[in-house]
Amino acid sequence: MAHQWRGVLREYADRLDISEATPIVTLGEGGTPLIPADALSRRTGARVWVKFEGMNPTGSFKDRGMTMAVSKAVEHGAKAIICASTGNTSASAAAYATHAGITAAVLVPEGKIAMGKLAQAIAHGAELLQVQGNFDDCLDIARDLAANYPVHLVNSVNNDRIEGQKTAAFEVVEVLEDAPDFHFIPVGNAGNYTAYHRGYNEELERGITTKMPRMFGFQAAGSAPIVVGHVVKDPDTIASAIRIGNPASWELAIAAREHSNGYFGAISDEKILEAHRILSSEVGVFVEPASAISVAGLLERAEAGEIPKGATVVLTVTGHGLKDPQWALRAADGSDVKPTVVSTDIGEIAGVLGLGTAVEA
Ligand code: AN7
Repeated sequence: MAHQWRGVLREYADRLDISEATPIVTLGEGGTPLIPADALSRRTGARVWVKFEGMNPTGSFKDRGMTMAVSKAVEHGAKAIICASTGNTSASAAAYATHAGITAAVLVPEGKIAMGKLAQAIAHGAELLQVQGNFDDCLDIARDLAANYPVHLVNSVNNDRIEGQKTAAFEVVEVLEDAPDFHFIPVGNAGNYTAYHRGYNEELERGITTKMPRMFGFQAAGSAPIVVGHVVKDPDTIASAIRIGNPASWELAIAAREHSNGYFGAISDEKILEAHRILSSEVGVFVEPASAISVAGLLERAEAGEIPKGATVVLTVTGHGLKDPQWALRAADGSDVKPTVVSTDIGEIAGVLGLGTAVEA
């Protein structure tokens, strides 16, 4: 019989704080592919792999943390969960809450989240409120509501989220049979950066791996509080998922960087979009702009001579390209891509495709 992946709580039950009493709320998250990226290996001289988290049930890594957070919320009797979100957390919270038969309330910055994510939250029946403020305002409000009303907070300030998300590091180690030398990852609230560090650290402590990967995190240049060292009041980037000016896991992330001899860098929107095109057109992996920052970060660090030849490098790409597909339809020069229109004439189509003349059957 075919083996079906059972979701991260069941697959890693011995590594998470769950028990017989925990009702497992799962949509089959995790078990995502680790894809060798030959085009990126050729460009950098490293051995590059892409952890494609867009393959999760709602199309982002958030599902790993949400299965844990919602399962624990239900275990503790919660009837409603709440989160602030730049989009993906709201899509995931909405899906897992409805699967569990509870209510999800989601607060998103008005007009600032990708259409696909908005559609997901609405399709799954969330109470979605567009707040006239940015993500950081939404998170402040969600925290206040959870502190004062009977509603359970599922942002990554909830440790259950980080716990679920650490399982991605376990999967990487299983495939590579050791930790990589470097791990590149997008940073918004820095929850996922913290989660991978924790997962790798646990593997090291168990004696499964021989090293701690250097954790390299990247923020968009207009939204890079950890890089500049202070809260960014009006964060701005086309990578809407990581338009965050006051990261929730800031201190944990600094500690993880120090422990792993890691790095935080900032990348321009232009370089994010260039990396987005390289990943989709040369590797065959379609991601949303925030995810492409891992690729942009690698190219930048390799260019700077910071990545030794032959080093093993894993890039987490966090969300699926179909959530925010408009960027694929923009050419490198910023103009709109206009697909060629043809008649139904075979000869004309063969000509346009440059197939030459028909061969005799
Ligand atoms: C695709 O959905 O914060 O550094 O509210 O959607 O753990 O915050 C999303 C974050 C990277 C950053 N890539 O992860 C939200 C939200 C994608 C994301 C991040 C997010 P963290």
